[in-house]
Amino acid sequence: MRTELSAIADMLRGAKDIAVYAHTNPDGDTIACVLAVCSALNAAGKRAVPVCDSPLPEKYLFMKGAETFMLPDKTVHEAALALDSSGLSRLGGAGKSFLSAKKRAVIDHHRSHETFAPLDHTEPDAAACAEIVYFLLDGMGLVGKEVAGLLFAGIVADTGCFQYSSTTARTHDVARKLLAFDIDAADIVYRVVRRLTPAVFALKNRVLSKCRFFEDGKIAVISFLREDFAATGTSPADTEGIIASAIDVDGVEVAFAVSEVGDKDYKISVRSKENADAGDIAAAFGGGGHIRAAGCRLSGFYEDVVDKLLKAARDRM
Ligand SMILES: [Mn+2]
Repeated sequence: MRTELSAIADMLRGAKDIAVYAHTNPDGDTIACVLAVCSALNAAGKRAVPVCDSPLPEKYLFMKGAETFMLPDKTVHEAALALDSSGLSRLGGAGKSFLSAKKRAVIDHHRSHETFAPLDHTEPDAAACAEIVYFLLDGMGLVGKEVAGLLFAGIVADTGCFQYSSTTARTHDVARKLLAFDIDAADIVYRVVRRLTPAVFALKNRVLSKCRFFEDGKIAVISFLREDFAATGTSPADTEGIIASAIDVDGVEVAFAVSEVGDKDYKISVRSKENADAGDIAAAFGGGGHIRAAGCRLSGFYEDVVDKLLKAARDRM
């Protein structure tokens, strides 16, 4: 089902009190989209509140309005808009709050999207949800410097600064229009993709030095075990992006990051080059994602988990 963005704009124009939802364990794209929409609507004289069921990663606290995020509560809002969310379960503990609003809409860009609102606009070819939100807010005449900076941050976050194959001519075109608002693009890129804390630097060094290669160097496995988090004072939330250093190695076709998030409970990130489909490998374990980047969850003993991943990769290369 596909709703035109103009119908969602009409819903927003017709409401005074709007809750805007980020997905659980929020990433840069969802946070940026929610803050951009709230900033735009508040500037237009409405009351818009950003809602998320989980804390924001420290690196995104620089985004304008990040401190205004609210946990879901029992307040019934006139309208609700979920952004970058592929299904109701992605809202986590905020799902109930979202459903309590009479008018509901969702904007998303995931291929695996399952509709969960009467108004649903999904563009699987958009590199970031922020790329779509630009057209929503531009259509409403609500893009200013603050909104532009936020949307640019969302696009940079979801494309790894225009590096991923999801990046299109339209992505660059939207970025060009955002740059015209005189935003500090270099500072945003630094904060979203380059900056790291000394603790994360230590984690990265430790984990990469133990990277294992299989199948003549075609498969790389990096592991974030509890002892690695303990030794460096980090957590599973700090693993983002480190896998890029493994998939970038010459000869590596598939890279896995195995992150110990609980007792015999592992969160897996998968990256691939053109000879394999990361989404396909993750789907073998009930996960999903994009063709070059995907994820899934596995439980069991660490070595068994790695064996299962290696077999799935070998079968699909
Ligand atoms: Mn996204």
